[in-house]
Amino acid sequence: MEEKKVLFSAIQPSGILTIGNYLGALRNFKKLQDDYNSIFSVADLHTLTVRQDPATLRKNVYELTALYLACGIDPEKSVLFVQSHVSAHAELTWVLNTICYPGELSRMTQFKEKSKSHEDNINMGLMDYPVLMASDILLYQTDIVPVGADQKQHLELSRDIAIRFNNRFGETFKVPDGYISKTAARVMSLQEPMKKMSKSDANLNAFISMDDDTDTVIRKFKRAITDSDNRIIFSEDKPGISNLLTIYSAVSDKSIEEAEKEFMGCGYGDFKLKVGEAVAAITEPIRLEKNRLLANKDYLDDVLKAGAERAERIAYRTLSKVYKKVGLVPRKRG
Ligand code: ATP
Ligand code: LTN
Repeated sequence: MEEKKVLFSAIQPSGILTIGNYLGALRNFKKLQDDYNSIFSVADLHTLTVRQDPATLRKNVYELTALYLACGIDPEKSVLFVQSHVSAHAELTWVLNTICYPGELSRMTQFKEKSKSHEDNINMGLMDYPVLMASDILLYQTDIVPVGADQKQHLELSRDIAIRFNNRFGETFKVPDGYISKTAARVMSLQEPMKKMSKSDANLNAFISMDDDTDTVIRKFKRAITDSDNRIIFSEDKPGISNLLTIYSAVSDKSIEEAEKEFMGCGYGDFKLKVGEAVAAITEPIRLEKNRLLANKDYLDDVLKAGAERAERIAYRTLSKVYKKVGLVPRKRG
């Protein structure tokens, strides 16, 4: 039998996730986990690149772990672990740093954006973020990396780093491919539909959090920005309506055309209510299951312990290969 290919992805525990994270990333993880040897990580080291309250970060690691499970990641099938539990991630980052250049890192869109939004804390980690992300991916000899559209540039850099290392030191890393979902790869803000929906938005009405209850979800959709027209069609000059159609099409598994047909002649108020109800029908059971899981920390710790052990075995195989290739002398054991 042919060995399954390897899938790796990670999410930062930087707050309560939005339906953007869910539709752009998490939902696809569940769909893909049977077809691949899947490895999912809670990218806590990445989160340190912007200032965190330690107690909140600790809480968010459990929140995200429980959410992964509530969204259908099965720890028997897939590896689920916390990035900082496997020290090979930080170690490989050090080596890869020596073949990366400030010029290419400071050109990254996310670095530029986050430097603007965190002007008082433009630290080395923020710039090095994509090298740590490349290490995450390359340690597992990953074939595919499912992410939202905003991570495309980082993925391309990961590929470049793999190719550069292989050229310099000989074949070491698999060169990974990105997997960007065709639907909902970029869910937009409900208040400013030209902007990506982000969990760190100061306007709480701009995003639907996976923690919002049904009433809140419906209320936020009712307040979503539309336009002064009254047609429900997908079009570049109708960003608000197009975003709502995208979200509806993703949660209802219907095409955009089918959704347009369904809402033909419907008023904006009714349309927004239907989208809200369809979203809440998906998020409500996930929210309840996540909260149920969160009440059992011991279980979550056990899942993460087993995950780290499995991840570590694979990661260290790659790391020792790398150390050998660059000329580091292996430590004598026993
Ligand atoms: P922040 O907004 O705090 O900077 P983020 O949500 O962009 O963080 P992550 O939590 O690490 O960053 O993202 C996890 C996954 O969700 C990634 O695959 C990312 O591409 C995807 N994602 C994030 N926002 C959206 C969005 N608005 N639409 C679709 N996918 C998204
Ligand atoms: N930077 C990613 C999260 C992330 C990731 C990864 C995604 C960290 N390491 C490895 C895929 C593969 C983000 O979505 N903000």
